[in-house]
This record gives sequence, structure tokens and C-alpha cells, in this order.
Amino acid sequence: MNEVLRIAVQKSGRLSEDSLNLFKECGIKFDNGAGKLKATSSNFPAEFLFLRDDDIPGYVEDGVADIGIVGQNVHVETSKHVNEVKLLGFSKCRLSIAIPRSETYGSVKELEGKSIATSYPVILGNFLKDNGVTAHIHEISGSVEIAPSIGLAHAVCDIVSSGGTLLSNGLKEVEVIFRSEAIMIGYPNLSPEKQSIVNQILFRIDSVQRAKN
Ligand code: PRT
Ligand code: ZN
Repeated sequence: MNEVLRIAVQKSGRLSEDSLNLFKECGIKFDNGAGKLKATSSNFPAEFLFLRDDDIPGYVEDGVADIGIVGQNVHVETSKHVNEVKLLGFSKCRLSIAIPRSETYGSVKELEGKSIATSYPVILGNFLKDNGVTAHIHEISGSVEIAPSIGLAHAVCDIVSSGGTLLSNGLKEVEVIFRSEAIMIGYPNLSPEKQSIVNQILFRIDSVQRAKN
């Protein structure tokens, strides 16, 4: 039986373009027309699934997808049992704690007893625990940066790239707790045939990267 590798990529968002380009640069052809949820390559044994990034680690853990591309932030936060196959170097960002600009900040101990709004309760919880700080983690799924101005929390913990969003919400970054880039994750029990397809992809990625340097 000829196996086809199922590859999960973000449908639309900050990872999508670079993820698709990675495979295109490897010479893998497929049609990702608007609204498509699935595409089969015309020249390589691969099929693409277009998903929300948060769902990708679970699909890979279950073996519904064989490999997937997500941010390390999502990979670590979802804590799924998957293999870390390769760091990809794009979609770099950091997860940081920020507080209102008008407030002073000396050390992480000042977060003791405060409430912090975030979509990353696992990574934030680990950071607080490592630092011996007890704070209330207020989990929200979006628009985290407005939490202090509406009285929902004292501080926020969110993804930062340029810092523009924090600035425009009157916040300042006081702790970088996690650095992230895109990562390829894989199902831990791939068949030898599928593993050899993954190896072909990794070989091509290396060749493309070497040609660029
Ligand atoms: O719909 P779906 O669930 O698939 O997408 P999503 O909205 O959850 O994720 P998306 O597309 O926003 O981000 C996908 C991944 O890109 C993230 O998980 C990160 O690994 C990475 N990434 C890189 C970022 C950013 N840069 C980024 N700037 N993710 C989010 N942001 C947001 C951040 O949340 C904040 O609101 O951008 C804002 C801050 O940006 P600056 O430049 O103003 O600091
Ligand atoms: Zn998401």
C-alpha cells in the first residue's frame, strides 16, 4: 500500500504563509485555494489539512495528522504527547508579562497576590511556580491586552512581537517568560513508510536552507 503523509498546517493566520512556503520551496505542489480544508499534492505522497493552530497538536497526538506546524507556545501550552521534529525559524515571538505603564516594577515578587489575564495558563503557571510566586491566573481566550484597563486583571501575559499592541494599550513589558518560533511536530508512532516520507521532507528542507545561506 502506498502511504500518504498527512500534514496539518494553520488554515489562516500568522503561521500559514511561511508553513505553505516551506513545502512549496521543497518542490511539493498542492492547491490551497480559499476555503479549502484539505488538499492532496500532485507530485509528492502528502495530503494537507488546513486547521486552527490550537487543534493541530491534538490531531498529531491522535495520529489523525502525521506531522503539523505550530508555534512552540501552542505546542508547550497544549502539552500533547508528540515528537518535536524540527525548529523552523519563522513566526518568532515571545510570551511576556506586562503591566500598566504608570506602575513601577522591581521584580517578579511584585506579582504576588495579583491577578494576571492570559490565554497561556500552563506556561504562565509554570513560570510563577518556578519563581515561588502565587498569583491568580485569569484565563481568557482573546483581547487579553484590554484586561487591566477594564479592571479585569492587574497584569497580562500575552504574545509580543513588535510591542506595538502593548504600547497602544498603555502597557509595558516587564518579564519575558517564553521565546517561541514555529516547530514541526510529529506523531510518535509513525509507520516506517511514513517516517521515510518525513525524512525526505526534512532532507529537502535542509537543502533549501543550505542553498539560502
Ligand atoms: O485562528 P487560529 O487559532 O489558527 O490562529 P490564532 O489567532 O490563534 O493565531 P495567530 O495566527 O495570531 O498566531 C499563530 C502563531 O504565530 C502564534 O501561536 C505564535 O506562535 C506566532 N506569532 C508570532 C504571534 C505573533 N507573532 C503575534 N504578534 N501570535 C500572535 N501575535 C499577536 C499577539 O497575540 C498580540 O495580540 O499579535 C499581537 C502583538 O503583536 P505586536 O507586534 O503588536 O507586539
Ligand atoms: Zn489559535
